[in-house]
Amino acid sequence: MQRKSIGEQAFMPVNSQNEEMLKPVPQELRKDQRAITLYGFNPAFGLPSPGPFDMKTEVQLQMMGLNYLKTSGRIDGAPKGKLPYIDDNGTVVADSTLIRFYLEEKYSIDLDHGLSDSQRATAWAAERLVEDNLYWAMVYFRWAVDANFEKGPAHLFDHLPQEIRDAARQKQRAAVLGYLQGQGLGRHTPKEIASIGQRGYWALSQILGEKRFLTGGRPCGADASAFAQIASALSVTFESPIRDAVASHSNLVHYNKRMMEIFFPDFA
Ligand SMILES: N[C@@H](CCC(=O)N[C@@H](CS)C(=O)NCC(=O)O)C(=O)O
Repeated sequence: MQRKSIGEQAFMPVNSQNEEMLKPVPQELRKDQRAITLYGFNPAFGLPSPGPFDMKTEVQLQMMGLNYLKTSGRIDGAPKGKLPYIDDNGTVVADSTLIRFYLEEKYSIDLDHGLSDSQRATAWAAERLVEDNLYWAMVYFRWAVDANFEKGPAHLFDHLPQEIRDAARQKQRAAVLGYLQGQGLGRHTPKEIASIGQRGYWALSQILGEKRFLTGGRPCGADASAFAQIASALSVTFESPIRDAVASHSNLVHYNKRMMEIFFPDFA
């Protein structure tokens, strides 16, 4: 089956001078497509979601021009114990990367259409950097630093009945600190984690350079991922060296604004 580009499918013709031209538009082809349900988190911390991975998937659904409905999911009901997952009319897929693979295959879309192998590889490496390394640095400063935990993650449990609320908070905090130990970053000092985060965001800033998006004038798959992690790191709710690291690169700050205006204008 012919794979279709997002340039042809989900965006109006690209004009790098005009951001309006990059807005996703509904596709004729997709009018009959029944909405996909995306299970993620409700907006929090000044962001469309406190979880960068469901933000990523939501951006990719928009890039693909697919109809979707976002609803709040529960991690204890999620197929892999994490959000996001989707239900595409009975087909349930968990994990943002596997969701992308599934959607690209099922709807014959290539989010990296038009890129050379070298650009695809750079995009993939950037995605792994932000998801498998910088994400954890962000998580550390949100969950391990008491003041940030109280301002942020603690509130994710506010809706629970009072008698179980605090126990649920502490249980999830202990779980996340355990993940950080397992992943390894949580074994370092805050200063060491900050130095790793600074190097990573420096690298991402170099990859972006003067371009509007990671690989050029229009977003590719990894832009959804990089944007979601950058936006999460920049959340005004938290003070952290990771936020400072991102904020020190003006191209990343402008990129965040550009992506937010296109995909989540209510949060721009
Ligand atoms: N590799 C997964 C990561 C998803 C993930 O880490 N989700 C977090 C929220 S950002 C989660 O659900 N954490 C709950 C937990 O692990 O207990 C993906 O790409 O979807």
